[in-house]
Amino acid sequence: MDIRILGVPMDLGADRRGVDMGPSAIRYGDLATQLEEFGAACTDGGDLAVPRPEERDPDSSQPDGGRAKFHRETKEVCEDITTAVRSTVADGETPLVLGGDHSIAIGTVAGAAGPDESLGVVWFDAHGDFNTPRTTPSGNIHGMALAAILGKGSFGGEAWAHTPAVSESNVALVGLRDLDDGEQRLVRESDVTAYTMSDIDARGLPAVVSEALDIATDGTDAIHVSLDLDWLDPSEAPGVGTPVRGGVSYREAHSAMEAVARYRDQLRSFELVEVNPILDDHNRTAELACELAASAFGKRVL
Ligand code: 5AB
Ligand code: MN
Ligand code: MN
Ligand code: MN
Repeated sequence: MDIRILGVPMDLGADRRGVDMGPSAIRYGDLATQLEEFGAACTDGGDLAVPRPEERDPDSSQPDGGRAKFHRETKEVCEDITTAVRSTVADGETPLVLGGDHSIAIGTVAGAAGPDESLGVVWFDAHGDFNTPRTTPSGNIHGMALAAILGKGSFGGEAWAHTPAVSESNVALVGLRDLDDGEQRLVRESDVTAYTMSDIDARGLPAVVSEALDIATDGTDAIHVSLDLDWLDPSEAPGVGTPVRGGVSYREAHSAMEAVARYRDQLRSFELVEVNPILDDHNRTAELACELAASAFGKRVL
């Protein structure tokens, strides 16, 4: 498998400065070496340019009364991500996109979903990222990323470009434990399949993840996997901007990524987001992100 690393030092979609350093911290965690150790060929496509929030006006207000901070800048960066992901896929390589906050997924998924092909998505996250500019409590686009991908919400008077990029029936969220009231309603009304931590408690992680992968691969040509590191329990992944107690364990996270690896022929793209080195404990979360990517791309013990 040929992997191309693409860094997106984006923090316009989140309140806390620091996730923009995610790509450096993950590279410092020896991502490329870990992938090459089990025989994956890996090239580094460098980082995309992202404007600094201090140099811009967040101008969050929307014509319909909603709020989405830095929506213009975020759209520009996502457009560049889409272009980079498309050309990576066209070159026969698998994009491994390093965030940055989760708003980058809007660009990644648009790039991964070819114009005539269908894509499934598995979204590992403590959060639903299903707000719209009208339901958001924060105005932060990282909490609206999945809804935007599905064409929900109006940004500057229109749905996000290239959306809906995927069909709701091929989207599975795994590990939810923190939803705002408005997004809870939107998730319920949608056709996505959402697995909470309670589902994992009741059924066990392997059963839930294998069902999520079935949903994403059902009738699609390929899948995208989006891994928000706050999916894990903060005791394992302290370096994230919006930690929520009660997440999956170290071993459960590996088990989930090993399940992803069973579908690696269908794995179109993979994404690691929300690593915040400023809040981390000696780069532990970034190193864990590297390990989990290696598991997802097929690293085996035996
Ligand atoms: B993340 C919150 N729901 O919308 C919001 O980390 C948090 O990409 C969103 O999952 C967390 O601001 C976004 C309160
Ligand atoms: Mn997220
Ligand atoms: Mn999250
Ligand atoms: Mn976060």
